Amino acid sequence: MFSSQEEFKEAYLKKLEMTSGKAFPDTTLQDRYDTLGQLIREYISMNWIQTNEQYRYQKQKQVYYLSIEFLLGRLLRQNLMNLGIYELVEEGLGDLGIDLKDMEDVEQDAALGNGGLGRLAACFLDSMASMDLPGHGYGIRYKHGLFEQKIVNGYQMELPEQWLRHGYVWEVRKPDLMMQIPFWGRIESSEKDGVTSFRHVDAEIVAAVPYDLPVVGYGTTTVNTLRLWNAEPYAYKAGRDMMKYKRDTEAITEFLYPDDTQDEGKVLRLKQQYFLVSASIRTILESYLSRHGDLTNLHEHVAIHINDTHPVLAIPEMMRVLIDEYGMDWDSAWGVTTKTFAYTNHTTLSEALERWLVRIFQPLLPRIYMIIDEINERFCRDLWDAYPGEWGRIEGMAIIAHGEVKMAHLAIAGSHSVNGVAKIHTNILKEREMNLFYQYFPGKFNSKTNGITHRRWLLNSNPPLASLIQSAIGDAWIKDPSRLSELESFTADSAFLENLHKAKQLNKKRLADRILQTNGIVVDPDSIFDIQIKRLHAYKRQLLNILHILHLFNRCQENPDADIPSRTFIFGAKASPGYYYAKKIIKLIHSVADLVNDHPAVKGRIKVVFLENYRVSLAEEIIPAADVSQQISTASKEASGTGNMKFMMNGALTLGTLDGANIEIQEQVGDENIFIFGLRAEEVMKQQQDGSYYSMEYYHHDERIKKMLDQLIDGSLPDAGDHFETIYDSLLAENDEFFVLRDFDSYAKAHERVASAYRDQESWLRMSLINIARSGYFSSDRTIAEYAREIWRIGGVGLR
Ligand code: 26W
Repeated sequence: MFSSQEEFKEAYLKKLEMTSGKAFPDTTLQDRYDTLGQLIREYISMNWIQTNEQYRYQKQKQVYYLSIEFLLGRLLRQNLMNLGIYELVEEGLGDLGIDLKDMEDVEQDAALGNGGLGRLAACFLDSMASMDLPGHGYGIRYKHGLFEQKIVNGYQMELPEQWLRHGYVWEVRKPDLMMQIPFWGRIESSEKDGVTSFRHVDAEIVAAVPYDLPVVGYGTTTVNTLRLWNAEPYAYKAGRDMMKYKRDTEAITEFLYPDDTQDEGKVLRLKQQYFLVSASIRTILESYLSRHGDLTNLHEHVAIHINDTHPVLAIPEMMRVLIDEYGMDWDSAWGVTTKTFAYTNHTTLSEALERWLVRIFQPLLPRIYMIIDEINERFCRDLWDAYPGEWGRIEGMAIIAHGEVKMAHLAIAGSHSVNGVAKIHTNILKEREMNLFYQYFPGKFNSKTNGITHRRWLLNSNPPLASLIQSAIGDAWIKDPSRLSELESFTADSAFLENLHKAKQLNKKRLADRILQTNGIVVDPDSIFDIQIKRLHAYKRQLLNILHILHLFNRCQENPDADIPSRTFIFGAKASPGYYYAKKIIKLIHSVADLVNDHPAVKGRIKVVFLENYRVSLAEEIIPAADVSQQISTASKEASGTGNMKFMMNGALTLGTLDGANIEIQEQVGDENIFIFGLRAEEVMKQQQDGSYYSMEYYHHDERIKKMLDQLIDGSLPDAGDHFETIYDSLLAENDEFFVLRDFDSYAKAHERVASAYRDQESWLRMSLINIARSGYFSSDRTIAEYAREIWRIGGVGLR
């Protein structure tokens, strides 16, 4: 391979000309990127093979993270940084007249996820590898990731995403490890010496072909694996419509379902879920048996984690394989299964909880349905013994009821651990959403506050700040993020604070250039960069943000000399294609932007920018430039949030409600270093319960609110037509489900506090530094250390 710049250049040039068949000057950016990627992927192979050898021979307990989403983003910079060869490659390419940054921009985001859940899975992979933990991911190789968002006249349009258009340098196809996945068909049972065995006949077989991606740890030789399954035709049956079979088969991994809170209940989604878990479980068991003989203590050597309910069919699939293929009896199989599986819940929104209609489920997965039915029978019998006569309770906990299979109930019954993703979220699960289960299985419930990999979200995406930190406290924080706390000793160091300001200005300038280039809007890098980037959803209240901006505009009109500090409001958000209300909000943001951006009364003090096609690589550009991080969900609705942690780590101050992990950010930084507003979770839940909230009151009693809402429908807004009537009605006629009007006054006051705090730059920078210094807790290394110690029960270097 190469260990010096010279060797790198030589290896690179040779490979470029060999693979492209072109003389260097004729090679395209894509040629140059493909070659670099392949070269690095080969460079990784040695450690990759060695890591797997080590796991095989040392028989270490393995963790498998099953997720229907992995929102990876780009991998080139992460791999070069984690291999410690970023500078070497950057300078080597520089000598050849190639800018590594241009290479990085060629790479497509691997957008195999919707939002928080998918990105968390990606951060977890980076932490497990960097902590030398034997943790692997299993997912789906969607041909098209999350749709590409195009904004046309303020409207979201969706285009198919094409990440595989030029191939994908990081993956290795392994057809020899293909798995056959049966769908439809029927189950034949036969009795022999008292043992009933089951055969799945007339099934439609789909081939699951694995593509492996290396997961390179930082500053170590550990390289774990992310296995992504691809659906391909297995065998053409005589008399079978071959084209339909081919289409039906490939459709399984064609698209990522673009919903992140709405369970559509489509049979193709169910096929995706079983496809993922069946291929994964059988692979895990085969590799286990290649290292260990006896399946009865599988749980001592294997931990399987299901990321929300989407992969929960792994539990009945494990039962099927242990009983039907390895002849284990039910009770031993159930014992092993429940000790092997752990489940994380990521949302309490009722519409997001998966429940499959039996009439869809049973025909597609006949054997799995039989097993779930048996699990449910035995579970309800146990409940009856524990709660004799309490039909209501048992009905509320049953896995199959009213013609539906309740996936969360199956996950809880079939796992030894059930965790929420932030303290408040776990408490809400215990006290409300899953209270009956908490009463019955108290020992299973635990909380694991989310985290983010500081290597991608600080070290890699914010070089100005990372090098300032390294110049002050060295680089121990990269391996041990809690060491960021050493920065606290610089809060009184005005020279350091000045450099902190310079780093932020550099990032703001860079983002301002991008905004001019992509949106043609001039923004002032000295204005407050106030940012809300996340999926568009009513509970995340982008509506509250844009209504407040409309209010600021009204203030400018009423009093053009009002002392309003100039602010740049930046939005980035995709709405699920079928979520029309969310799409209206996107249109409203554009309409308000058109109204205020060059309005004479505003005098440039307010700029509204909607950045199109929000994704991981764009977030890496936006977050380092942030002054204010908007985390304004209706309290009790956002399970945790992870964007909030990324902004904190990059020195932005949080403007938020006491919801999700915002509460734990406040605990870390103290009231004086965060801007909190709004109803608390218990107040929201109480008012939702007792129906004591009447939004109309706020319309009638708050002039500001009346004015804004009237502007939604009185033609004040450009190109409004009747578009915003649904929004107007949702706030009044439908009584404002997410308390937007109720929290408006408190929100506006919090913005005032932000504005006045920003005027005192020295103290603002001190607050910013405190947030960075106290952000180590929110590294996914801390989160993974807790999962490893308390759920998966594995040790590792990183856990010392
Ligand atoms: C069935 C459709 C569907 C798809 C995805 C329902 C629900 C989901 C995800 C669970 C939604 C999600 O991404 N939840 C987010 O998970 C993050 C990681 O834990 C949390 O930080 C966010 O608060 C939570 O909204």
